[in-house]
Amino acid sequence: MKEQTLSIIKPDAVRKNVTGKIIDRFESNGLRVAASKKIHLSECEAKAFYQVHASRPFFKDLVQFMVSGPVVVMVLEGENAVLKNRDLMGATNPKEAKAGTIRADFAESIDANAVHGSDSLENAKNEIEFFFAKKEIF
Ligand code: IDP
Ligand code: MG
Repeated sequence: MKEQTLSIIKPDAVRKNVTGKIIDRFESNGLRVAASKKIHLSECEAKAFYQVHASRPFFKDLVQFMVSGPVVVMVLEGENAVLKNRDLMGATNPKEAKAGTIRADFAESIDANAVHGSDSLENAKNEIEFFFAKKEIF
């Protein structure tokens, strides 16, 4: 089924100047960039976006990391986009990520792990709405 999912290229990957290399992984594997923008999240926005993790011990570090520099937020579209994006990303901890995945190739640590991707179709809808108006998605 054709789906849309939210992808974020996190501040570490933007700092390393590998946004193009990461987007190529998506485009070379059947996903299309339907919307894209570079933004610098406020602390308030980062907290709201990661609200599900608010009670986790790593929440404060996660928010500080996400506001440490600009990010590229994208809507990716394609067949099974949610799962496909998660497969291309690799495991949360880059040390456990399979060879050839984005996190294995571009991430340094579980904190600075290069990309975010929605983990379900329902979350994808909410996360896309968080960043994009309907008229910004093509
Ligand atoms: P995901 O990004 O693979 O979906 P989540 O469990 O949703 O992983 O966690 C969100 C983000 O929080 C991760 O990408 C990572 O940056 C950070 N994170 C998750 N677990 C830990 C941890 O145990 N220590 C530090 N940071 C973590
Ligand atoms: Mg997640």
